[in-house]
Amino acid sequence: MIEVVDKVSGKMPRVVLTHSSGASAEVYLHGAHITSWKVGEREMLFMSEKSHFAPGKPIRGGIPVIFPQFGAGELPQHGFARISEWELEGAELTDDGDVAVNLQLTESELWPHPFALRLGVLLGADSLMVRMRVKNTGSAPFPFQAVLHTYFAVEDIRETAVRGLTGVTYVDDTLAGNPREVEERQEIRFSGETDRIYVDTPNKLSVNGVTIEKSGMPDVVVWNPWIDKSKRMEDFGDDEYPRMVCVETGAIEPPLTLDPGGVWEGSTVFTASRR
Ligand code: TA6
Repeated sequence: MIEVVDKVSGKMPRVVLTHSSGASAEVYLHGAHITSWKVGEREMLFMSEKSHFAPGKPIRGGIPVIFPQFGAGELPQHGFARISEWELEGAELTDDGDVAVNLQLTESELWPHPFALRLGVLLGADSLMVRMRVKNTGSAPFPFQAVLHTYFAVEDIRETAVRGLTGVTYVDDTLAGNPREVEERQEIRFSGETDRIYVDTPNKLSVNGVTIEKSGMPDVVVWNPWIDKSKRMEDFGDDEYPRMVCVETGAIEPPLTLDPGGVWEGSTVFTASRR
């Protein structure tokens, strides 16, 4: 079922997707932001209890859509897509009973380049596929980065493992000079602030019981703010870091370039292990 819920008691408009299996997802038009993905009654994504839901501010948690800039730069932190109001392009039930919704963003006063950015969401019984599609609708090439900044809910960060990045080179953003290292561990575990961009990664990895399979998205970011950074984030609780980990998929390092009329697509499929 697809329900467009807008202007409910002053809340921001959102689309609620419900699968016949009982799975569900929730997507705000603000930022095309997925704030919930449930497999049955199990919430798979982390949302901060201190998140803003306000024009011009990013939502903290779920799956922020990062475009055209990752991190700091000329544009607002992590670009403008996550703080823009998107349009609902369409929604449908597919032949095999999955639920699909497409949202689109086609302009920003913050960026001189004409573009068409589409986010496609496909909800299955135990999977969620998210696809980004960028088209250069202008007459000049433009550089961009594109990331799904996914916040996974975990029971305890100290019991959490990310697998599938062994042997991959990463940029460590927690160390001065952002050195490049090679990941030697079979399992990435957490005992402090972790902020790493893994470059040119395998297309299949996992975090706890969730399998991540991606296409067109060469890079992966693994992030947990831990104690001190949590305290510096006003839209994130000081005690929330043990219940989340970001495993982000996208194109970051180096930025991509899209020629006039060119199209880039990247997608990630999250599949929850059956409990
Ligand atoms: O993806 C990791 C990261 O770039 C971290 O450095 C941290 O800044 C995080 O994103 C959250 O950024 P935000 O702008 O959403 O607070």
